[in-house]
Amino acid sequence: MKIYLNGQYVSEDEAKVSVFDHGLLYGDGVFEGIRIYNKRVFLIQEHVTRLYESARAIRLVIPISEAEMTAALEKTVEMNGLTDGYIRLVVTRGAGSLGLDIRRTSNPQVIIIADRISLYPQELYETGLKIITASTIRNHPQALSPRIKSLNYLNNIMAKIEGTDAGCLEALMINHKGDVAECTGDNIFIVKNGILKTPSIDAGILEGITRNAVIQLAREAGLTVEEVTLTRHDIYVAEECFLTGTAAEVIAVVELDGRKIGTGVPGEITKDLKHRFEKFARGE
Ligand code: PXG
Repeated sequence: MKIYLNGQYVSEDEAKVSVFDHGLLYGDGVFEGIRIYNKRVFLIQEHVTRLYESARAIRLVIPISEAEMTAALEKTVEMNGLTDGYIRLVVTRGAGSLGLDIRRTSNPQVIIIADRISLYPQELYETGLKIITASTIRNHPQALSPRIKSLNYLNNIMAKIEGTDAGCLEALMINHKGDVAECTGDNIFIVKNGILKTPSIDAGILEGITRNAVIQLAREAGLTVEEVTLTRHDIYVAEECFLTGTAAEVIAVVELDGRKIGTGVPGEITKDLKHRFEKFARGE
């Protein structure tokens, strides 16, 4: 596998960064997770835009242009001969002195890893996920905005641990106001009275690219979509619930905190949107 590292394509063994890199020392940097479907980098423009916005938000200047980044992503996929797969795009602050001062860092590292994807077990797409609510709340937007896809993912990791401890692959995160935010690596939707509902960006969530694609596909299918405040109560009494994300795509949720959602099996609207998303992703 060839890895893009600062303009060079190198082997896994050669792909190394400094132990003084602030990406390692402080989680100071940004990233994207992107899918490859049918040799195409899925929604490449949306991911590149979000990466540069995340970087701008943390005052990190990426040393190459958005057009150069787009070309580098495409070339990395081609060089590795990937048809379907997953890209991890990382930009670190670069190596510096032991201290937080970004003025004492240099050479942000631009890394593109393209590999085959490890999917959630197929069975879960048929039966749906069981999730729990984490006690760890989502970062307060005025502490570290969840809109930034930063290398500092401990907030999500702590919630994910609560999930896996409870035997669940995802966990629901509540925001600083006590409302539903998102899951640790996925956005959340419910269906209520036939209407699709999802928390709005001001709930303190990552503006998921899969989320935005599903909203658009749902509207094209004639569904009403509302970005609204949701509480856990809304999920408990929903007809259907599902998650969206680059890794999960569209996956049903059939239980929250031991309570069955709807009939306890993936709902019809969820299954239809999953199907529409798969067709869209494959360019059909
Ligand atoms: N919320 C959070 C907190 C995320 O990290 C999403 C929602 C979904 O966003 P997208 O744009 O993917 O629809 C994410 C995405 C990983 C990994 O390796 C994590 C994400 C995406 C891909 C891989 O853990 N997070």
